[in-house]
Amino acid sequence: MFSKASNFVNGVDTAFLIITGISVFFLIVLTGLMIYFVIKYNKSKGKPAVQVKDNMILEITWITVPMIIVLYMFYIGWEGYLPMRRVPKDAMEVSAIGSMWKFQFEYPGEKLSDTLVVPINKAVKVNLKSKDVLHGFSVPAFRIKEDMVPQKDNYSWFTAGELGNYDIFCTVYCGLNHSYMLSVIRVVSQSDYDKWIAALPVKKADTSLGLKVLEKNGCIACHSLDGSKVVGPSFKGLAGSVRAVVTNGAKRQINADEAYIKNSIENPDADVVDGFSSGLMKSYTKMISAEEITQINDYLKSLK
Ligand SMILES: [Cu+2]
Repeated sequence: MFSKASNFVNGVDTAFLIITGISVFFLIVLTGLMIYFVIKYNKSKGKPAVQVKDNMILEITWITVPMIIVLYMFYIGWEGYLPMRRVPKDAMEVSAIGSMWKFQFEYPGEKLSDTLVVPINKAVKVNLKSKDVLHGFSVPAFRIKEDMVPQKDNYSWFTAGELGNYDIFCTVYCGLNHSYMLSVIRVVSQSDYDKWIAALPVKKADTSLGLKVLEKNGCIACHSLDGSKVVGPSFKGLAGSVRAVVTNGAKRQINADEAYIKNSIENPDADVVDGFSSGLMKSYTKMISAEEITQINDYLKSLK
């Protein structure tokens, strides 16, 4: 009846359905009774309603019955939630790192990935971390959602039961490009996973000065490092490429050399990449020094 995407679907959907069912039941019964009484005791019919007072049986009933229903709703919610905080001992571990505005996944052996690839039918513990502000780790198809809190370790876990791709959303408003903070869980077979993880390169901690300048000035809020299109064109593959730009209203090709990058920082509207809007970026002449522009250029060349 329920999707087998993860081991939590059953518990969450059961609670959801039962609570919705109870609510709909009372909506219909109460509304129906209300309409019935409005008609039955309509003043024009001259039939006065009887006042009920000190009726012990009635009072006990309307205290205990709703209490049992409410406690039952709590119980099924609790039953669905508790397993989410109890990670099996044999779970494999991956760290999810949230930052403005992307997810990264760190696998054992210092391997980094932009997507979360997991084997089917295997418990996966996801250690949730944030580099900057509050982010959310939400996988609707798996019925999991946890906060990623800076300076605090949090976690989530799941066992995926069906092959496929599932969306990951950041569910905490974390700044300008929060809505671009997306990723994907790819559920694959154990053998595909083994191949994938073996081919995943070991990360090199990126300590380049150019990246620090870009982060300090908020550039990567609008220019992604991984090729995804945000407000402005991505930095990936930019250095040395040939760009179609619009200069003074006319399209032309331009070589993205150091001079072009410097000019784009200082006069953003001079050569706007075709397909993007002008007037969105201010000049960074006062914020970024000539030395820093060189550092940015060095960094961009390393972004292949
Ligand atoms: Cu976020």
